[in-house]
Amino acid sequence: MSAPRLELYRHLRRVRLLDERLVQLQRQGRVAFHGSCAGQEAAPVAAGLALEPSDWIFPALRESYVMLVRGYPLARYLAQDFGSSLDPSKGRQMPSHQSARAVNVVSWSSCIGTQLPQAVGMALAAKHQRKPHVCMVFLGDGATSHPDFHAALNFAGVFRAPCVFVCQNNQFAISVPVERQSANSLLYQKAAAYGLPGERVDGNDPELVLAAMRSAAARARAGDGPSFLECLTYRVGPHSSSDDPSRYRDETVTAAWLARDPIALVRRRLLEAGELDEPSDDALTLELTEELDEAVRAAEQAPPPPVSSLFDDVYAKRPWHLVEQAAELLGSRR
Ligand SMILES: Cc1ncc(C[n+]2csc(CCOP(=O)(O)OP(=O)(O)O)c2C)c(N)n1
Repeated sequence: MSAPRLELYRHLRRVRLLDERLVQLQRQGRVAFHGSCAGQEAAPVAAGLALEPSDWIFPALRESYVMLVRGYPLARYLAQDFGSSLDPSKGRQMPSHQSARAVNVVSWSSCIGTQLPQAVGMALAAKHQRKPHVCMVFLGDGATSHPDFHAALNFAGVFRAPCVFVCQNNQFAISVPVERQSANSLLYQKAAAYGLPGERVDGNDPELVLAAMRSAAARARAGDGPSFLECLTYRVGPHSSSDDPSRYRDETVTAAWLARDPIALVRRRLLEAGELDEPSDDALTLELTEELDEAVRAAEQAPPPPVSSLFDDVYAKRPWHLVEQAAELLGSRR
């Protein structure tokens, strides 16, 4: 167990350091927006370790860090937050909306829930084409109220799509607590209505999340259909960099969840098992911090995407009115 647990820990620490840095960068006005995943790192990291590289992942706001676990370069990842030219999406998405074809992670839309039917559609395509791909799609507790949630689960259940739904129940949809979101706040029970097995797992125990994801993915891959995993966790930070949670919730509850930190749990287990000691942990912090400093420098110093790129990727053949607009814009910039 020791090497996998250390690997898990390393990814968790890397994600946490990056997430904390992004909070700082946003506060410094260097990045426009950030949706933190503090305390919820287990799910994106476990997804990266549980799935095959050829499987497809549809993240929501807090899971795109899975790209890094899949080997996506850190500086390119950060370039999306800065909107600089290193970003393959050319600065067109809001920060915290990473995606990359290179690692089979699909672009997320801020419109809650839209990724759910998309993932089911891709899973059904894989099934029809007899490809072994599994699709894992993430959602928050709030997304269970969206019509797309019900359409996606119904289609997945009826057509037995090789799909794994992972609901990160962090107990808030911005200011709306889960008890006001749903008359049944045991969200995993919703799966039964669509003929899917549903399971709730402690979302703050990365090893339990990893095991549950592995068995759900194996089930989908074996042709046994979709499943629904609810990771019970807590959003210890604000909804996003534009939110102040102290205005709508009791922060003593937050303090109790902060004491159940998922990374501290894995660290404790490693220390107890003698698989980690303080000096090697300090060395890891230093190594990951240096890597992060360098990646921030590279991502931020890259120039912005060229203005001419605005007209790319819209049509296969550029229509006359865009030819005209491009000429006018580029002409006026000379
Ligand atoms: C269709 C839609 N409705 C409302 C919103 C506004 N909105 C943005 S984030 C959010 C809460 C999402 O909560 P949840 O699904 O629990 O995910 P979390 O952000 O907590 O991870 C809402 C309601 C939106 N973006 N899209």
